[in-house]
Amino acid sequence: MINPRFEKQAFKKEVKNNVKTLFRKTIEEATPQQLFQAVSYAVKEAIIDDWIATQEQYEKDDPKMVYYMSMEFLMGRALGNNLINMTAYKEVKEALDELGIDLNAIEDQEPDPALGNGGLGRLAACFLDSLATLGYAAYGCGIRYRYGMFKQKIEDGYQVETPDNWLKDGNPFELKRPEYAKEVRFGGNIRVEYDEHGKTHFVQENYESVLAVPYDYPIVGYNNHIVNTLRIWDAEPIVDFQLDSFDRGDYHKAVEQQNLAKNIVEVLYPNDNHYAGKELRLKQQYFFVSASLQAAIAKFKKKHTDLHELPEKITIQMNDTHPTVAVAELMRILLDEENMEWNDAWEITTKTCAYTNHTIMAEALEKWPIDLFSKLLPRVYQIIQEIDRRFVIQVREMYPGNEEKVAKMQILRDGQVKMAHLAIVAGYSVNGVARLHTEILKKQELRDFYEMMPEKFNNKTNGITQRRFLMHGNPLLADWVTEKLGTKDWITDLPKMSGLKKWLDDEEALKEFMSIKYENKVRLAKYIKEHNGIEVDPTSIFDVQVKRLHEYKRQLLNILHVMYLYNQIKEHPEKSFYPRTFIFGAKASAGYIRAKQIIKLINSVADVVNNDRSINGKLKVVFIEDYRVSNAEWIFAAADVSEQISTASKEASGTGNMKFMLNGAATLGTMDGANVEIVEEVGADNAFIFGLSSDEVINYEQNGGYDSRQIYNSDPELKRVVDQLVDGTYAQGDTEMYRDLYNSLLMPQGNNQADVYFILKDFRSYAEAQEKVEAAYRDKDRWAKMVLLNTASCGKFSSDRTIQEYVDDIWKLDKETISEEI
Ligand code: DL6
Repeated sequence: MINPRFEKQAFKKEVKNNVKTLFRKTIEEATPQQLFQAVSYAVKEAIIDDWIATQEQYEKDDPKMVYYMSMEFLMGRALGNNLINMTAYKEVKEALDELGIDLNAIEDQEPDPALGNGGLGRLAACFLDSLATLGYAAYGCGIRYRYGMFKQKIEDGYQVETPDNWLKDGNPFELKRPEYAKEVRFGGNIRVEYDEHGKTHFVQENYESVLAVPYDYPIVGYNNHIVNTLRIWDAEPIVDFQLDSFDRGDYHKAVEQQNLAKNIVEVLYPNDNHYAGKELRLKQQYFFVSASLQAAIAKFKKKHTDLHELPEKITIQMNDTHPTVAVAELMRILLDEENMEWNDAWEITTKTCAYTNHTIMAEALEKWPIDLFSKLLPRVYQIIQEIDRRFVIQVREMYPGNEEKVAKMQILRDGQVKMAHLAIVAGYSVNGVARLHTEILKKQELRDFYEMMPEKFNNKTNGITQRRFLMHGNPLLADWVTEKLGTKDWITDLPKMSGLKKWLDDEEALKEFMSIKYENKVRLAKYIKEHNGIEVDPTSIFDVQVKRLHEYKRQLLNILHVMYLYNQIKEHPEKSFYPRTFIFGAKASAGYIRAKQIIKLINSVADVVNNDRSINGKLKVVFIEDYRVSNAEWIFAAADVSEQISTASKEASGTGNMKFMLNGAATLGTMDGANVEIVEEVGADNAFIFGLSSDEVINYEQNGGYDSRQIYNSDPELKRVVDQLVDGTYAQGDTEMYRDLYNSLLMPQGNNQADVYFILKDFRSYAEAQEKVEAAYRDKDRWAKMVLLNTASCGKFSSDRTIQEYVDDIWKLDKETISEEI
């Protein structure tokens, strides 16, 4: 049944009225941005009704809720997604057509909310979508950064970062909720007081504080009238900056508070899988965690008097270690504000908090210097000291005389607060994000903890939402799937995709499937022409690697292989070579020099290859600027080959791999992260696997690395490619531009620290896998079957499945339904 608000005449009237009241204009006079706002407000009207109904229902039923705490929510644009989930996309498109407004153009006016770096933030966004769709009460808790992930410009082949002022035109979907503001305190000192019963009280004095003010975003479930909330916190000064404060001698304080508030939420740290250890980052963490917990406890107390029941009504999922301070902050609230005893508070906390690990990269592990931590959060630090003291007693009881264990597992050690240890000690669940990753955690990185508390460890393989990444990103394929399955059930039940297998031998169906892929390639080719000025051939193989730029993800392996192919084509013009378009998209952290060199290298190779007429356009290289959620949707839809080539054991899961699979691309990858499970679902014959296994990589690492020079010296073609980094081929004669990349690959004498990501080691096996890709693509029937089988086998990788597993094994939430009548 269509929501009456989306009934054509009513919706058109609402849009016209919005244009009038918001901008004093007519539809014809309004700018595209104003039209976007007017349409979005009209959609929000409809959402609000469901939002109110959902929250009323939750009030009534009092279900157990998850608070998903995350420094990052990489939401992507809301308008189209909300329309899809309200099942009103087509109706609204038609209504707008009648007004002469193109919905796609309007959608393009929406800033792409990028409050996240990459996989971890986008996973959080997919999870919110699934939670609402499955009918579970949930709050996303995060920060309303004024500037999200930087916008990337490519100038002369180099990445240039520009600020993402995503709020400059306002945000129609958000709702400021000043009535729920909370104070958050930093620094100062702790005074101990005793009351008349001799009970100790800890009082924070001489602190600075800010006001955390929430902004709520609706999270619309698919076709179920459920609307959950993403609550992101802004900071405001507590003391208003008024001139008369100068007279009262408060001027200095007012300035400080103003600055503190402004700085805390100013910008998202653009680091992915890398810990920078900045004080401001810790402030951000405590800021949103404290505000969210205060709000959660206040909400709980509206209905309950006994805080011992907290774990029955609330669960807190800590998205990586970033919000781990939640453990100590919850203890602080229970001890200092609710006057509970330690044991009671600890029991509640350890039944409420759970932790997800998203990486084994050593440089991503958060370890705060005790000095910095204890100054900024003096009371929280005291509590961590006590947690640590008690934990050490436990370890000693279990492993008498084994001080090595204590040293390895302690929370406070070597002058540092080890956040992962805190999360594991206090969490009731610890999970990895793909089976292989969880096994590596258990056997290697977190082995001591696993041995001591095996019951806490579990795996939750990541997933993605098919609503955004198929319905919205690839409507042609979505419609085809519905037609072929004869049902829309797959939208909320992705394993239904397996029904497509019955079309594997149907020539006509395969043709249709491939012609949809072709249409999507044409769409992307147009985008590339508009944005890069490069002409690409949609009949060529679209071979795509889009993800953050990180050495372990090995974009360098990919581009070295492109250089190798280019040499081959030049040297053997007689050999047949199926035309390929290598497409890259990646942001590098602003301070990650080597990653930025790799971007420059990709662009330099693109310049040389794309402008070499002698190769007849057989090879094209494209670096798509500013890779983000909105262009990602088009890229996944257009890909033939999905490059998932991380060094085995390094990629915790990956989620891009799943988005490609859903959209009918074949995986070219290592046995890493969730690739392992993808191959398991689709079959090894329908993917292209190469390279060292994770065991082999770990084995080399534990035995001091490998000798990359040996490979370099024994493989002349590869040697030539590596030498081209320093012979000026791709640097207009400059031999130094890529010297650092060259050095990173080759072992200086007597040192095994070169090529730590095994690029040269895996090169040949990668090149062979690429040859197999080409052979498979030439066989049109085989290829069509293979990629259709990928789409048909992606059922496991819906975030709906992941969330259901979190609910069943960890959170134990109650399922909610909202009646149709609103
Ligand atoms: O779990 C989501 C995502 C995984 O798919 C990626 O494999 C993993 O690299 C990423 N991890 C991080 C860790 N970040 N920090 N800090 O982003 O998580």
